[in-house]
Amino acid sequence: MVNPMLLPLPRAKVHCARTEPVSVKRCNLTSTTLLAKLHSREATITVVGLGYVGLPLALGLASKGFTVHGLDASQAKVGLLQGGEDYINGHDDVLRQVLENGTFAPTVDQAVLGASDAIIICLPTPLNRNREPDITLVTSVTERIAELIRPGTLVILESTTYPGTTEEIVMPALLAGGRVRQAGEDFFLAFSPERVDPGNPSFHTHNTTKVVGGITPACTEAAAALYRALLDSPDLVHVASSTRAAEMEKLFENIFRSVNIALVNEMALLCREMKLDVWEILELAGTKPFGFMRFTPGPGIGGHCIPLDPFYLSWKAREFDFPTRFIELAGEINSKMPAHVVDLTAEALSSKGLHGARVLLVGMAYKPNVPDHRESPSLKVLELLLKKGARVDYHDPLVPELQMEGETRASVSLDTLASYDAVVLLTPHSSLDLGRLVRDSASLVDTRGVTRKLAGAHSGRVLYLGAPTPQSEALT
Ligand code: SAJ
Repeated sequence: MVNPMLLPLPRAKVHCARTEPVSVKRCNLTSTTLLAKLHSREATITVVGLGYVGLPLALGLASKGFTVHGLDASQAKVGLLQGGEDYINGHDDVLRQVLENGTFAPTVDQAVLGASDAIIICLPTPLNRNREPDITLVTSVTERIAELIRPGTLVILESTTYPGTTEEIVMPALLAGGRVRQAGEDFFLAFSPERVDPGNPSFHTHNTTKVVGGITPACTEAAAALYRALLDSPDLVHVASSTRAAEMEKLFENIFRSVNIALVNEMALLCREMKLDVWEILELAGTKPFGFMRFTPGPGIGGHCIPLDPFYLSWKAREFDFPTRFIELAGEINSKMPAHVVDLTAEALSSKGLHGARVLLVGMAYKPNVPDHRESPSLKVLELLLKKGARVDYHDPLVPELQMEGETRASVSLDTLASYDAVVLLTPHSSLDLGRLVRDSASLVDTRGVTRKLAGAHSGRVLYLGAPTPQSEALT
């Protein structure tokens, strides 16, 4: 079977800019040259930002044969990569291979932006203190690209952002540099949302579907060609009608998760009041063979996306006087879960109370099997318990230490588990011995419902989020 990647691309139906093309020939030549380089993987690509999105993407492109510059502002990160250390996924073998065959070069030198056929921006887009979009990292690197860009270059934004960013912010900034004049003619510009699910054992860079949307059809075609050369099959690339559609669909993906997580969190709170067990309810609902997708309650939501991305849309929607009530309500419910966990911990301590109590938190990462604790609700639980006067330690094999209120805290071993007045299970990494937690904890708060099948005789000492406290009776 011939590798579809080697089949000749359908002759690029090169489209020029929407306005009357100044020179269709030149436009055709630029686009055709770029498409040929992408198809043959002879293109030089710069990936800007070597984090959880950019580094796997850069290594994926390099392992397919592209010449890839990994551009990051951190000399420390560049140094680790040059030393063969993949600090995101630990794929040191892949990294060393592409370093050895010269297809990947990590650097802090922005000059590479002027020597690229394609530039992919994978920089963080956080919220500022007023919970408004902060795209300053994207705008500043775009201004630098504008000063250096070579005509004929494809620029792709992957950072999650509000609809309109690529067209209203990135494109004018590129044109302002004076080195390019018309998207779709002497440069190409597209948006393609990242779809990275840290810790997912099934989906990775080469087998995850990818959406692309360009300023013009020629821009879309160029971006699609790049990702078709990256992915296991060209069918994994899905084309949007515009950059704004691609920007919007990404936000919808994450709002879908945020809202459904908030729904199960609200169900958990209500089930507890009604003396029902939300974990049983979810298990029963999960028997429905169609029209149901399981989400699980927990101590809140963390990570770089779900807590932040939805508010990019609610901010933009204000321009249209459109209240995004689902987004706001989901944020409100999810953000109150850490405080609820503190209330459960107080209940588990019964008469002792939180002040002076010794509490052990298990799992500070924002979700299982990832070493990342950014925006983790576990941090909020820690902060709230400290404020209530509890003496708190944590155990997380994937988070050796963390900073809290200017203090460095280190993960403690489970050897002294029985000495704590209460243990709170927040993030159940697969490596954790849950049976030991149940057996050896004086009292255990399980916020993920993962010990229900093994609590057995110890169930009287385990308090589950979303379920009645052990000694209370079911609703009569
Ligand atoms: N969470 C729950 N209950 C659930 C699912 C998640 O409480 O049923 C919590 C998790 O514990 C975590 C948070 O929500 O704290 C976010 O979990 P997540 O897996 O949805 O978030 P990310 O940011 O690691 O990954 C997501 C991707 N996840 C999936 O599609 C499964 C996807 O939405 C994006 O590709 C990615 O964010 C991104 O970069 O936007």
